[in-house]
Formats: sequence, structure tokens, C-alpha cells
Amino acid sequence: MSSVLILNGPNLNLLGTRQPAVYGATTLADVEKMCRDAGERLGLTIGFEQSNHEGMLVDQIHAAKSSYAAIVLNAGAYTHTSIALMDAISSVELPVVEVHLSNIHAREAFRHTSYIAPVAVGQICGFGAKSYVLALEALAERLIAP
Ligand code: CA2
Repeated sequence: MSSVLILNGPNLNLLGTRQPAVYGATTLADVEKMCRDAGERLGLTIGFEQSNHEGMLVDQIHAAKSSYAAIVLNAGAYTHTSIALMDAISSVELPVVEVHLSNIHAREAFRHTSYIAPVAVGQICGFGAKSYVLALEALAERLIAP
């Protein structure tokens, strides 16, 4: 069975507790449950992590190389700033799907730039927690060859 790491960046631990107009009422624990349910349905083993620290996220991407076949990454605001995360993804050569709860292209101009997108296999944004499930569905097709 293929394993997929779902990695969440800064402030996503606050999901469901603030700014419900932007991010909805779903908590990160709810997102994890949705991902684990989707993983069971799709035949994927799921790891689920969150960190507020850029270096920790870099370490988790490096460590993923030995235990995971792919990564679903919501890098939060680091999406728009982090060359370190971009380099970490390039260095591990694992397929990464970039996800966002909100449609970053319909928001402030600074959110339209992603340092993750050029090194990701694809980007899914704007579907709330469903963005994560859609990413897992895309990876399942890619990882589980017929
Ligand atoms: O839409 C997304 O998933 C984002 O990655 C969320 C980031 C934002 O900086 C990106 O541009 C888009 C922010 C995550 C902060 O989440 C919060 C949740 C509740 C309350 C406050 C922040």
C-alpha cells in the first residue's frame, strides 16, 4: 500500500477557530479525518503533520523520502515566500501536490505567487477541505498503477 504524507504549514492549527468567513468552520482535526477516510477508500496509508516552523517543514519533507511515496502540501503563507521549501521538494524528488483551502488566485496579489507550484505535479485550491481529498484522488491514480 502506498503512503502519502499530508503536510500543513503555519497557522493551519488554528483552522476552524478564527476567520470562518475565509477558511470555514472545519478544524484541522476534521481535515485529518476526511483525509484518513479518503485514504482508506483509495488504498493509501496517510501520515498527517502540521508545523508553524519553516525549518521543521523542510526536515519533514527530507524525512518523507524514506517513508512516503508522495506529499500533499499546504504550505500556508510559506507558499508565497519559501525558496527553502521549493528547494527541499526538488531535492527529495517525491511527487508533491500543492493544496489550499481558499482560491489563492482570487485573493490578494501576493497570494497569486507560489514557490511550490513550479516543483509540484499540480495545484488544487479553492475547495476547502475537499482540496485535500481531490489531491489524494489524483495521487492514488498516479501511485497505484493498473
Ligand atoms: O488557503 C489556504 O489553504 C492557505 O494556504 C492558507 C494560508 C494562507 O496564508 C495561504 O495564502 C492560503 C493561511 C493559513 C492560516 O489559517 C488560519 C486559519 C484560521 C485562522 C487563522 C488562520
